Amino acid sequence: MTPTSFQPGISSQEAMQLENRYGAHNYHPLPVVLSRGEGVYLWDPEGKQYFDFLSAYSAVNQGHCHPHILSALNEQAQQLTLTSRAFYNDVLGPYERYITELLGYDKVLPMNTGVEGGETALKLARKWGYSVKGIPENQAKIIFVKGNFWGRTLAAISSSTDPSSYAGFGPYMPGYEVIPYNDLPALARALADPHVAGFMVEPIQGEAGVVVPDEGYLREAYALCHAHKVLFIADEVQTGLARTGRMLCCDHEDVRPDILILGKALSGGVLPVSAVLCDDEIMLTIKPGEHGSTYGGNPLACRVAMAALEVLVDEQLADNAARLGERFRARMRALIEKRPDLLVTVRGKGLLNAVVINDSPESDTAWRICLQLAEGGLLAKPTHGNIIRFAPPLVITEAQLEEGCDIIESCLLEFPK
Ligand code: IF1
Repeated sequence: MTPTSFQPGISSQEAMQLENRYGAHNYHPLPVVLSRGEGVYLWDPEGKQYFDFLSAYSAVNQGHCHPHILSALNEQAQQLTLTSRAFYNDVLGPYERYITELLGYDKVLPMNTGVEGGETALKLARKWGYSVKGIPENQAKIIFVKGNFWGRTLAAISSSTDPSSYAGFGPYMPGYEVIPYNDLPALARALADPHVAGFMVEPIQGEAGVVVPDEGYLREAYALCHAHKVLFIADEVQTGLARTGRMLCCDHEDVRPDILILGKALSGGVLPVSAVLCDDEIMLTIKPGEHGSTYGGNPLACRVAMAALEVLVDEQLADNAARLGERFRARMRALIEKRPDLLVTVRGKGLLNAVVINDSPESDTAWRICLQLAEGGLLAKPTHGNIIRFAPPLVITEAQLEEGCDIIESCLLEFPK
């Protein structure tokens, strides 16, 4: 059969029909179709404008279609896009030097998606466990925390405590132990096992609902890991790259992860780029031919990633996130006081925030609020039935943030309980 070629300019209705008819039903999107993005704004095919307060789950920290990133993409795309790692290329080395100097590590292992970054980090931790720590072969353990989310592969869902992530996909990866988040005595107990190679944790839990641990948790957890010769692995795929008001969320507590995982905004939402950074003692435990990926470290991704990182630094997006995040939470706290029947609290750091709705996680209240917000011209998505994440691109101006808060305020003030 001759496939129907792409026709630009289809309507929202047609776009939704095509996705439902021909696409897997592995998502339940809000009934909003997007066809253009610029900065903090998105437009649907009919021209309705929205504030983007999701940022593709923090992949678009630099704003949609950032010109500096696109020009790097367009320039490299005319030159060379993929060589595979069977050969060297003239972009990967400069990128590796740039990102390791910027973030202060000996080396980087380039991958594509965030979950590949997580998988790579766990392979490094296990390899280090066997070849440096001396854990008996195939006995290495990794500690995770309840509420973790690091992707959708079988290894990733094996550590999940959310049935919607793991149910029906067993059997699961062995060598895992899951302890409560933000619980140092539980971590100390788990670390007593000499077979533990690593502790993998999000500095703030994104999917769990922007769960911020107690001040000092990361610092103490890091100290406990080092007291037990266990690698502290920070999953900064969502919290990293200026989102929480510092270049890395671990920077808030001066913690330097032994293994750092980045993704999402590493490409500014242009194409999948992830990276694992660590020092030689860990990184060089993986020998040539023991790990890789077809697209990992491709020249196009490297150019895009360098440009995406340059935007974060040159436009001081971490400072902007810190300053405007304070303003956002102040606006939400004032709103909560007016609607304590509907709203419970606001929490987060920088421009990674969430508002907790006064209803059960099984309710659809957060969903209905997000539908109302979309009507009002602001896009956000619930994470769990009673939590709405608000995470605009970090390029947002004060005026745009106030306008976005006005939309949230008018929606929530009149929302029927
Ligand atoms: C979906 C969630 C967010 C992540 C952290 C690794 C990854 C993610 C902390 C894997 C990915 C994405 C996945 C996407 C929606 C989104 C998400 F709701 F699923 F959980 F952000 F909270 N570490 N998160 O948040 O990165 O392989 O996707 O590039 O699966 O629906 P990835």
